[in-house]
Amino acid sequence: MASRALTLFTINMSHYSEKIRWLLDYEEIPYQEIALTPALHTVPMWFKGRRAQTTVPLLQSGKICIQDSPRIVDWLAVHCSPLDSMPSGKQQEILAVQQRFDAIGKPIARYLYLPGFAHDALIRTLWTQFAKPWERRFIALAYPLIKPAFRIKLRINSRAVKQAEQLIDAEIRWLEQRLQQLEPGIKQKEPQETEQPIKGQKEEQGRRSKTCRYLVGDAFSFADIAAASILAPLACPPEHPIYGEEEFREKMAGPAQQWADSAALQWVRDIYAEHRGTVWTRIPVL
Ligand SMILES: N[C@@H](CCC(=O)N[C@@H](CS)C(=O)NCC(=O)O)C(=O)O
Repeated sequence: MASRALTLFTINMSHYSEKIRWLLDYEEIPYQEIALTPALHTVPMWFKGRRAQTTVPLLQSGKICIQDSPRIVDWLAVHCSPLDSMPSGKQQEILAVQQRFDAIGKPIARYLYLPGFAHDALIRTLWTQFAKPWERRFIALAYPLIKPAFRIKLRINSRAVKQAEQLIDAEIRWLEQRLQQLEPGIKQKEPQETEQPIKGQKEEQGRRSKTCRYLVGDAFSFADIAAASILAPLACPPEHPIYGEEEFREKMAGPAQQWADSAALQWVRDIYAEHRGTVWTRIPVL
């Protein structure tokens, strides 16, 4: 277990952040989340990350800062081992799934912001969900400048969005094929009320409940977290406090309707329903 308290820096809408938040929640690793306001996140992330990058998530443990979600996962696998969701022997396969879905994280953001930017009020509301009063005022004033800068940085233009759509589609098809090859999970016997849970039983039941299919091995693993969290803004699982909202689904994820009934996005919703638990059991620090 990491010897120092962990702080996770995120942006509320960030699916890469959701991946790490879910991993920490699942592994019951204590952490405090600091949800940064978009645009205002750049300076602290640049300085803390020391990689000439401004991205979230970033995990801090004492003076150590780890930026970039796969690097955070690697760090947790060393400093908080053993991770239940990363069984030894399966690690390489699990991390290969993470790599696949990480590659479409930015295309997904690009794909959602194109329609999303037609709804400035929604974007401003989302961006300032956890903002301090002065940050809210800053976003209100600077939004007309931030929006075009963001468009350029994330390449939100119709050509790049078209390419993004093809990449997303290819990955959704890959997931569908993978799911077709998999057996449904095995329904575990429910414990009787009088039965005392034995060590490891809770995890085992949680990892193999109902009839979900799992991407690596026959139990829930970080591979499922990695795929489901990155696809969540397209799948809009009701358990997620932002992606599950009606307004987000209509105004940002509207074009993703083309995949809404696919087995892949249905799988994401099943995995959320079965394994995510509450997002933000503790509201992030402002
Ligand atoms: N490779 C990075 C990508 C993270 C990423 O793109 N994060 C987005 C939010 S989903 C972000 O921070 N965007 C703002 C920025 O780049 O400054 C990771 O896996 O952590």
